Amino acid sequence: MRSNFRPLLVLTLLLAVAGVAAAPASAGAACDVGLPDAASTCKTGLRGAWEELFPSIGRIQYEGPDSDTPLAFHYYNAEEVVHGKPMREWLRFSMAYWHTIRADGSDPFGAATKRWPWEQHPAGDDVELAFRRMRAFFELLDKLGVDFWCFHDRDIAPELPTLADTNAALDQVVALAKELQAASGKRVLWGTAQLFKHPRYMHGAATSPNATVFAHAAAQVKKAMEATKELGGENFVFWGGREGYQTLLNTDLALEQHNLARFLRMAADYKRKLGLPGPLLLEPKPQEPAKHQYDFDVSTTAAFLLRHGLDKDFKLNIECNHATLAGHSCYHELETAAMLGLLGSIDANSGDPQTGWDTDQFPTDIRETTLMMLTVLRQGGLAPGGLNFDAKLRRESTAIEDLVLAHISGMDAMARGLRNAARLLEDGVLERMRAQRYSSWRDTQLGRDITAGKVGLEDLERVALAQPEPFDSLPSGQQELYEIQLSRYVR
Ligand SMILES: [Mn+2]
Repeated sequence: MRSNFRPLLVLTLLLAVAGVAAAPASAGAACDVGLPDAASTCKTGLRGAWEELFPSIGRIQYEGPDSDTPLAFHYYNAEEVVHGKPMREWLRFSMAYWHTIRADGSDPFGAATKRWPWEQHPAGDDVELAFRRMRAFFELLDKLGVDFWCFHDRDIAPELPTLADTNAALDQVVALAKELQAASGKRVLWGTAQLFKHPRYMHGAATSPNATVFAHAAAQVKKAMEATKELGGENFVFWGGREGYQTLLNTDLALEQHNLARFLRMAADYKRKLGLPGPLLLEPKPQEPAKHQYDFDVSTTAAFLLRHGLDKDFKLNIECNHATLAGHSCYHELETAAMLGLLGSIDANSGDPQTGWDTDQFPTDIRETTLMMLTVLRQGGLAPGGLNFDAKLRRESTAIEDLVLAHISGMDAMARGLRNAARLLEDGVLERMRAQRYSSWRDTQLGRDITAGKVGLEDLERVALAQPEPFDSLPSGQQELYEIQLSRYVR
């Protein structure tokens, strides 16, 4: 640790003496930190100079739908007002640190395929490498015009032999991220604690059969919440990859779920003590890596929150690929969460219809993104939540440009969805048809009395005996007409 800390201290002292202007570095020299400008590949800025890691990529511009330039936005125009707000405010795009910077293309069958320039670091020093990754990440955020980012504690900083050393390394990386945020205006959408990768969590974290593991997970969440607060994070997420079971034969369901609720209660208490602003968010997923996960889907997770009195402190982060793994559509999960007042934020991704696991692909289906944005618009927006691209390149996509193209593809798909949903709502076709379908609840005394709880079974029996067969006047559900109306707006 000491050897990691000393260069940082020297750089910080230099900064204090010399201000942020550092000597320009020559080509090929070791570069340090800062945000890039357009001129050279070795940039100056906070705490010295840094090497531009995406030199072939300029700042991505909006060129409109007729442009044939792939490295441009065709639908996302950040400042354009759609449905009363600039697109950037509706969409609140966020880049995921783990997929963008850390995913190396490895899978259970094969080794890493990516050879990203930020990983080519001769020092091999964990914290120095973490710095280099963070600078690369901010360069990409800046060039893509993405306003927010999300991280796990263990993505941004290394896990060292002791928790104290790991915490100190996290502090150093958070300090750099805070400077890069101040220089760029980027913000943390949410932070989270990675409670699934280390082997200590093989039986679970908050649902571990071992109390010491539970304590370690609690300490990690405390520190990750502090890091999120330090970075001005707007939300904090829990995704319990190991919170579930592999076999019921060795599992005490009641104790594990009680402990999970206890864990979340402690986090809610500490959030208030810390003054962390945004809501805590649970992220449902039905299975993978556990055979069965306790946060199976929106309805299961909502019932858990209500049963344990946690519904005032927690909302949900809905991931579209998790929705489809649970046998739902993303639209179903978003509408269910919105109905319950629990829609906090969205992991905007998609799965593969022929693949049975979580593929975390960028969203590209415009019908799906239109429906997603329909829920978001009906709710009046997602803030303080946003649309986080919990999405990664395919193993075979190994060019640096692929990372940029992938985000352009996702941002344009969500922007098209926003434009479509706004026209759909403003024209009001679906809303009018649906209101007509339920008109008996609004326009008849019987409907109003039932809804208001003024009648019981005996009253309704009298009504039913006096009425003709209701089927004779029951209108069509018109699903085909609804689908035609929707498709008119999917462009
Ligand atoms: Mn996923």
